[in-house]
Amino acid sequence: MSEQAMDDTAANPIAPGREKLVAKKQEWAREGRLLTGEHADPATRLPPGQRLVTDFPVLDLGVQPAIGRDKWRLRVDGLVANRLILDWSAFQALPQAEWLNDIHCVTAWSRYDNRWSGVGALTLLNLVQPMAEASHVVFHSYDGYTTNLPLEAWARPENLVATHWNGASLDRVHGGPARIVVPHLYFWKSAKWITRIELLAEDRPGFWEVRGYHNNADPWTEERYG
Ligand SMILES: Nc1nc2c(c(=O)[nH]1)N[C@H]1C(S)=C(S)[C@@H](COP(=O)(O)O)O[C@H]1N2
Ligand SMILES: [Mo]
Repeated sequence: MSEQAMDDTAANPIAPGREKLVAKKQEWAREGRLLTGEHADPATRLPPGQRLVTDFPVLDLGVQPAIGRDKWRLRVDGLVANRLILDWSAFQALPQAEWLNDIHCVTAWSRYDNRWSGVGALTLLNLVQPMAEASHVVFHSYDGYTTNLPLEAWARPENLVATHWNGASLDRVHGGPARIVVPHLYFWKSAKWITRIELLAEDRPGFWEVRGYHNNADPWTEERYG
C-alpha cells in the first residue's frame, strides 16, 4: 500500500470486529471478482454481470445505528454560501420528491422498481448555494461510513436524501431515518444513515474507495474495482 493509501484507510477506520468482512471484500476487489469485461448500453436495463433479485438484501459494515427522528440531523456544509443544519421537522418542511428506479449493487444483485421519496439533491444544493470552487461531495453517515462523488454526479434530479421506500418509512436496516439514493451508480455510493453532506474543492475517496472499489462506480461499464 502507498503512504497515501495508508493515510486514507486511517481516515476511514473499520469498526471493531468487522475486519474479516472488510478484508474479504478487499480481496474480491484485488481479484477483480464478478467482472465480466462486458460493457452494456444504458438502454439495457440489467447491467453486465448483474442478476435480478426480488428481495431487498441488507449490506453494511455490521453496525446499524439506531437514530431516532428526534435526534437525527442533516448538515450540508463545506464550500457553500449557506451552511444548513436540518432537524427532522425542518427536513420534512422542504419540498418532497418521489422517484421510481433500479438498484445495482457491486455484489451483483439488482432490484427493479424501487419507489423512493424524500428531498432532492437539487433542492438541497439550491438552498446551500455551492461556491464556485466546490467540485466534489462526501457523504458522512452515523456508522462512520463515507463515500464520495463528483458534484455533477450528485447534482441530478433523481438523486435523493430518501426517507421512504415503497410507501413506508425507511427501515433502520436500509438506512432509516434517511439515506442517500444515487440510482445511476453502484449502491455503495448511496450512503445509509446519512448525517452530513460535505462539499469540497477536491476529491476525497471514502470507505470502500480507499479499499479497492472504483472511484466512479458506473454499473454499465462495470466500474466495480479500480
Ligand atoms: N452508512 C452506510 N451506508 C452504506 C453502507 C454502509 O456500510 N454504511 N454500505 C453500502 C453498500 S456496499 C451497499 S450495497 C448499500 C446497501 O444498502 P441496503 O442495505 O439498503 O441494500 O448501502 C451502502 N451504504
Ligand atoms: Mo454494495
